[in-house]
Amino acid sequence: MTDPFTNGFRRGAPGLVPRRRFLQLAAGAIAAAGLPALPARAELRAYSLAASPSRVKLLGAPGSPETDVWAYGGSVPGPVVRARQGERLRIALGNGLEQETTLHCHGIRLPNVMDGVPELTQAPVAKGERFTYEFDLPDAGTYWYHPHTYTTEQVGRGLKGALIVEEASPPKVDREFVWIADDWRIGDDGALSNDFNHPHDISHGGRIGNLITLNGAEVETLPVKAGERLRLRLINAANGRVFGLRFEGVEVSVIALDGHPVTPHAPADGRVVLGPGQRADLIVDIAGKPGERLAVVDDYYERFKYTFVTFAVAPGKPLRESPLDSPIALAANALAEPDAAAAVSDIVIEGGAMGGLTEAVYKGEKMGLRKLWRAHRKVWSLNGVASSGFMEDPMFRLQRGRSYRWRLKNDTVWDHPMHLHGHAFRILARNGQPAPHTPWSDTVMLHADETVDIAFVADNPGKWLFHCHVLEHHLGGMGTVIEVA
Ligand SMILES: [Cu+2]
Repeated sequence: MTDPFTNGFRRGAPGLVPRRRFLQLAAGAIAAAGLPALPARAELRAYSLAASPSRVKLLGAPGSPETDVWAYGGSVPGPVVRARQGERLRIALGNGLEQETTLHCHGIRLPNVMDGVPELTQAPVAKGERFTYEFDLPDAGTYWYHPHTYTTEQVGRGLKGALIVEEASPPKVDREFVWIADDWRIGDDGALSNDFNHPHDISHGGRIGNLITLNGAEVETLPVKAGERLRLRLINAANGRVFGLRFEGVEVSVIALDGHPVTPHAPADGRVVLGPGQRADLIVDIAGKPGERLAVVDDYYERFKYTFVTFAVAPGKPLRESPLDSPIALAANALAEPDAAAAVSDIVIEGGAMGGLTEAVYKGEKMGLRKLWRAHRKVWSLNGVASSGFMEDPMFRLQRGRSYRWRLKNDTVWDHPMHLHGHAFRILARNGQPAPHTPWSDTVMLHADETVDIAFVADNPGKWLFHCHVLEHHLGGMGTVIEVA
């Protein structure tokens, strides 16, 4: 093969080739109406991401074996893709896997053909092939990328990375960290468990791993200085695990959720809860004294409380005696405000283990749960329909430019982070009460028996997925398509 890309990654070239140049946008090139128009000249950021098998060190103990993973650019997580708000991003994806893949840039409001959903928005990228994604970045914030083909296995084996869109004027901090929280089902020999799509994971809480990593490694401590101000960009990139992080002995303010600015506030009940797919931007002021150790504890699953990471405050002179008092609030992204009084549509989530689902429609045929499960491995439904993949009859056909209000009802005993592609929505209410801070989101968590109202302006044309981001739940039927036209 003479394809320079293929040659490149056969030699093990890194998958990250950032470069900057100016692009003269042709008239009509930014026809993604509904999204804010950019100036005629937008700066282009170009990256290459090669998905291929790799070997990395996930297990932290000295002398422990390496692990065979699938990775972008050879690393887990993949390289951080960074650009500025208003720029244009190009990502050339190369497929060095033995199966089809795509790239989905989670949370970015982009044109439908760039969304990376196989069959629905593009033909999957075959083994050895490449596909170039290119789109404008209307919103600043913390996003991430991952495949949308065979997601349970491809994401579960390590294909994921952060996508950061910087604000024009970010808040002043001493240091910024991207934290990708993840888990793995792994043996002492370093091998990932091959039991992807296990029936138990599909019908219960998804694939939950036995090894927690921070940016692809077992990290025990992070050295900090007393008085230091950090910005943390948290991303939950796990298949099924929910993280609930308590920061001991530091001052924490949530400044953005799912990329979008929110009125700075302390985490509810002192804990930052992130379901798969969700992100949070935090400002952390290290209030501890020199030499102190400040634990970040994950106690989401009460019986499995553990220390996620520990801030080790350097001995000696503090960086500053009292926290910075410079502002931390972020400027809002330009999102169309939905009409909260729009008519309400219900979306009822049913199924799973210990659920009440008795029957559902699958590929147009109504069938009992027994057949649904035994013949098709489906066990979840949205409004009585179990999804068969990505090519569904749209559950809703939405008029472009109109506001919609959805009432999501979780009639199951499991957590479901529900993700809408192509749009951001406002979370208006939870269990009938106004939602604190009414944040913009692309992935909203519904705990067991919860009801959540969301609203958005359907301003991005195309067929878009709406699905649970517990990847095994989506596989098991919890997804649908909406069409905006
Ligand atoms: Cu789910």
